[in-house]
Amino acid sequence: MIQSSELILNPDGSVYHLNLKPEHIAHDIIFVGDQNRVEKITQFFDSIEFSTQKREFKTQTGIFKGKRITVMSTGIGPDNIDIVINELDALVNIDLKTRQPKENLTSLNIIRIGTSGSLQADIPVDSFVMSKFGLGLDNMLRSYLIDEVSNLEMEDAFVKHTNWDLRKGKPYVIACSEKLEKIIESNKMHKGITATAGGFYGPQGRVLRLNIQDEALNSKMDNFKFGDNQITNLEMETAAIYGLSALLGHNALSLNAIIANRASGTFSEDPYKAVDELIAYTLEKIALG
Ligand code: R1P
Repeated sequence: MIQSSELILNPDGSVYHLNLKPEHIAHDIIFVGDQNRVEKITQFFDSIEFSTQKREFKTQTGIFKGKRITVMSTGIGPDNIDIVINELDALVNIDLKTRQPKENLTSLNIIRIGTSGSLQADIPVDSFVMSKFGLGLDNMLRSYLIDEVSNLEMEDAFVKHTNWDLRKGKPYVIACSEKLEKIIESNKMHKGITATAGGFYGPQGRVLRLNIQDEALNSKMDNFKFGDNQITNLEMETAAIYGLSALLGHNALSLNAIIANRASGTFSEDPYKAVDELIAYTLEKIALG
């Protein structure tokens, strides 16, 4: 039995941070970072059956073209992803009454629709990136036993290429779900490795008033190659989503609208437009899939 200090439930039986009960979520789930992006998606739904919000975690479940979909905001960062995916998994794979893991496990389909900065000059603002791999620079996943799901070869190649200081923890690499990749597949998307940082400024190489440990890191990431893959973009959730999903048996895919180009120093003139286009495209694919 999982103790109540380890799996915390609210007085109404919902999971602690997400405020959700098992019946509130669909098997197809869209993650966004920004809570205001939830309704930008559900405005296209035929109906909404459930809404709730606690802190930055806003959830709505409804029907889009016959498909039941949950849209949820994760807030910013891999630490939030630890909360969101563990609590979602508990909703489907732990009996909340007996507090025992279920024998028959459920796999959720999780698709992130995010915003991100490109590291490559030829991946311009307002384009889309599908993450074949998540490269975690953040350490969150290292609290778990990850050898079965991580790509050790690519991790070691990255550490060597960037002369990574292991005092920052070892980067980890996790692949996307091939099943979801096939469903979402688009020629319009750039594909590659998405680096996930544990912060927005120093951890992504932004210098305001503090010196950073490796000023050359972004340019070293920019020219890292592993087989056909290069690092396309930098954000704050993808690798953590891929890692926890792979460990718990869920399918995950991350799509990002590029709103900044770190190589050219440019920012989209209309970032909402690219996000709206990515939302429309993804919803249609999920409905068909
Ligand atoms: C930083 O501004 C946030 O924006 C990006 C980053 O991953 C981070 O969460 O994604 P979202 O727009 O999905 O939140």
